[in-house]
Amino acid sequence: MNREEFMEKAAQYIIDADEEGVVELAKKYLKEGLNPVDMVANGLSEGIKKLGDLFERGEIFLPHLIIASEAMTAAVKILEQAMPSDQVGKKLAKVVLGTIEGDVHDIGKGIVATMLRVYGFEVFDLGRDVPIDNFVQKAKEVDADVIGSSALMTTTQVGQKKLEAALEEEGLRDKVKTMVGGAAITEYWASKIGADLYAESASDTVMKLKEIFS
Ligand code: B12
Repeated sequence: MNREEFMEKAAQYIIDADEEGVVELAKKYLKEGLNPVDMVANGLSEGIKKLGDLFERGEIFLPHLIIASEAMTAAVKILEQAMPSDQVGKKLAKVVLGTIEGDVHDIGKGIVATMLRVYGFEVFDLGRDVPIDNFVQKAKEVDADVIGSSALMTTTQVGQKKLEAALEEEGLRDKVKTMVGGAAITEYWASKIGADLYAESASDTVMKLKEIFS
């Protein structure tokens, strides 16, 4: 199987919500010595994006999406094991990361965390549905350089605005860079709420933070 065929198959297994199939495929892919980041970004992610469109059009329903998400998470786990381990020595920066309160979407945020670790950042992943105060407290505790928040829904993105206000209130706003992302987020939203950075993907996140911290 060549790279393109692997990518297509990976996307299709996600669309079919076939966990066993996609996990086997990921293992086979790694045996071929191919790039795990490529499969996450261009195979699995394409599949889940297509499912998002089908969900939006009412062609599939939530249970299908839940099972597909589990398949995606399982395959990402396999691929992550083959990603280069954290760079030893000094980390480029400390990043506190989480999905904003009220929002349980964490696949994309998880990929961002993995990619940042691979590229030498120290990541404190708070998980999903994270209360604003937890971001603030963790940033204080670890003396964070960056706080990244993910929001996938128009109903939860407002949490990122609250986070900006909370950091201001705690006198932390000038000490950290704030970074926002997730499917609901745009460059416009980032500048509207006063966030420092927006990134549309995990690789874009790495690129933008490397520009600042390398
Ligand atoms: C998978 C999925 C789910 C899964 C989530 C599983 C999980 N563990 O994450 C499940 C089935 C649980 C789910 C539930 C729901 N979902 Co849903 N879901 C999706 C779906 C199809 C894909 C999201 C995804 O994982 N994408 C793949 C990843 C790789 O992409 P990503 O998240 O965008 O992340 C990338 C970038 O955005 C960026 N990034 C992400 N985070 C961050 C953070 C930072 C700091 C930075 C810099 C960058 C960055 O990098 C990532 C990697 O490249 C989207 C559709 C879509 N178009 O996004 C709907 C979608 C987000 N869901 C939606 C809805 C409505 C729901 C539910 C309310 C459904 C319901 N009726 O109950 C619930 C929400 C429950 C809750 N309170 O959160 C809507 C939101 C609509 C809106 N505009 O508000 C969407 C858009 C679908 C739709 N079109 O209707 N969902």
